[in-house]
Amino acid sequence: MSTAFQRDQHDVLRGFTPFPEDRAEVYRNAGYWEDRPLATILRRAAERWPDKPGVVDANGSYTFAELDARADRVAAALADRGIRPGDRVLLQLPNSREFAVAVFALLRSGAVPVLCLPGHRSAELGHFAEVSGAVGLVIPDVVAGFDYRAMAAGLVDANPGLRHVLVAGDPGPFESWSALADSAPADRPEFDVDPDQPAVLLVSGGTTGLPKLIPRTHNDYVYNATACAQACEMVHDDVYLVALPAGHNFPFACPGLLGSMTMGATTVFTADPSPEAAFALIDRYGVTVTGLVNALAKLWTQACDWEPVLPTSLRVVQVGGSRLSPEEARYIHDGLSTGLQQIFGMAEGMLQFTRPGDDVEVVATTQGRPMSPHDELRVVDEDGIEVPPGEEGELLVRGPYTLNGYYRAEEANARSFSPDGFYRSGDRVRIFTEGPRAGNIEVVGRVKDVIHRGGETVSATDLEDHLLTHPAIYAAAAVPLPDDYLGEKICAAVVFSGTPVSLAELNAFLDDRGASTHARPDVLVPMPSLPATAVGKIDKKKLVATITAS
Ligand code: OOB
Repeated sequence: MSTAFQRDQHDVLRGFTPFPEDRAEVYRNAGYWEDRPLATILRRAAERWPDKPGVVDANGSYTFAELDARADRVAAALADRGIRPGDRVLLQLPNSREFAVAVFALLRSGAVPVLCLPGHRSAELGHFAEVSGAVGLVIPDVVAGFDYRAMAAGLVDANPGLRHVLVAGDPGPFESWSALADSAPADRPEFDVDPDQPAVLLVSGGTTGLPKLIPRTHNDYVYNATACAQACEMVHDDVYLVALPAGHNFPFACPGLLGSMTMGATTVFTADPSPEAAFALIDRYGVTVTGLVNALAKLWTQACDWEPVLPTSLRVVQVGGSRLSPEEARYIHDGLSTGLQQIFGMAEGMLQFTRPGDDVEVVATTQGRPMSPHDELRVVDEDGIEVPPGEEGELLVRGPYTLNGYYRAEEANARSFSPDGFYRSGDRVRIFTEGPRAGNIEVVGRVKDVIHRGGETVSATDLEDHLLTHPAIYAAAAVPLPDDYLGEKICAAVVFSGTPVSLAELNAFLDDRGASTHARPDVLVPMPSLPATAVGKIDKKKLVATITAS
C-alpha cells in the first residue's frame, strides 16, 4: 500500500467520531453489527435473486445481477479516473436507477458518497464540498429548467479540490456519467473496508442554518436497513416506491431502497411524486410500500377523490418527517391507506414507528416506538434533568445506529451531545406510560418551535393542531413575527381548502375549542401553499422571510 493511499484513507477519519468501543462490543454481541461493507447488500441480493428486477424507473429496469455488474463496472471506471478509497464524492442524481448504480459504484470504489438532494443549490453544495473536502460531484444535466452543470462550474471555481464532475445526460464541459458506465471494464479496485468507518455522509434536515454532515458507518447503516425492513414486516414480494428524494435517509434506508434490497424486494423510482404519476406507477408495478412526508401524503389522499387510477395495492404507507396531527393521520388512514405507519426518524439515526396491526388510535395519535431494543431514550428538562415518566421534555438518544458526532463540526458537536454520548434531538416529546399507547412516543414539537408573545411562551404545534381541526383549513403553520410591543406576535399561515374565514371567525372557532387565550393568532395570512424544504417539509424560515418581505 502506498503512503499516499494510506493518507487518503486516513483523511476520511479526520473529524469523524466513532462509536465508543464498549458500546460497539454490545452491538456486535447482540448480532446487530455484522462487520460487512454496506455494498454487500447488493452483492447478496444479486447472488440470491439474480434475475429479479432490482430497480425500476420510467426508462426501464435492472435485475439485481445487472445492477451489481453495472456498479462494478462503474466502480472500476471511477478508480481508473483517480477516485481513491476514502475520497468523498457529492451525489446529486434525481430519483432513477442511475442513482442506485451511483451509490453502489461509489461504495465499491471505496469512495464515501455525500447524499445531496436535488433541491439543494450552490449554497448547500458549496458547503458540503468544503466541509467534506469532496473530490467529485455526480449530477444530472438539466432538470425542470435548472442547469446543474452551470452550478457545478461555479462550485469547481470556488472549490478547486472538486476534480471530477460527472454528468448523467449531456455533459457540457464535464465528463459523461453514462459513458463512464458504458466504458470498457477495467479491474475493480481491491481495498479493505473497515466497517466501523463512515460508509456514507447524509445531510441533516434542520431548517436553521446550513445542513450538517452525518457520518453513517457500514455497520450502523447495514443494521438500519435490515432491521427497518424487518420492523415493517417487508417481504420478498413487496415493491417499494421511492417518491421522496432518493438520497434522503427515509426513502434510502428506512427501509427504502436498501431495506428492500435486503429482502430481495423491487424498488421503483419516480422523479415525479405527483398523484397522477405516482398512482400510475403504483398500479403498473403493484407497489405495496412507500414513504411520504406529511404534505405529500395529504395531497395523495385528496387526489383519491378525483384520480381515475387509485393506489389500491399499497399495504404500508409510512408518513414521517414532521408532525402529523391526529386529524391529518385519520384523514390519510381513511382516505389513502389503512396501512398508515407513522415514522419518526432523523438522518442522525434513531427511528421510531408504529407497527402493522397497531390499534388505529395508536397509529393516529403517536409516532410509534423504537426500532431497536438497544435504542436508549432519555427525556429531559431545560437543565438536562430527566423528567418523570410520561411528561414532556427534550428527547436525547443513543444506540446502535445513531451518530456520535457530526462530521467535521466541533462546535455543533459540543452543543449537540451530552457528555455520555446522547444526541440532543431538539425534539420535544413525551412517552406514554399507560393504556394502549404505553411505550409509544408523541412528538409535541421542536424545543425551539415556540413563539415568545409578551411574557408567554406559546407552542406553535398546539396552535397548529387546533387550526387543523377547522373544516376549511387544509394546512397550517404558526410562526413568530417581530412586534414592537409584544416582542413577537403570532402569525397563522393557512392554506384553505374550503371557504376562507376571517381572523375574527377563526378566533371564535378557537374560543369554542377552548384554546388558551394567549395562544391565538394576531395575524392570519392565507396562502396558496406553504414553502417547503428540499424533502418537502414546511420551511418555517422561508415562510417568515416570505411574510416579512411582503
Ligand atoms: C427525517 O429525517 P430528517 O433528518 O430530515 O429530519 C429529522 C427531524 C426530527 O428531528 C424531527 O424534528 C422531525 O424531523 N421529524 C418528525 C417526524 N419525523 C421526523 N417530527 C414529528 N413527527 C415525525 N413523525 O425526517 C426522517 C428520517 C427517516 C425516516 C423518517 C423521517
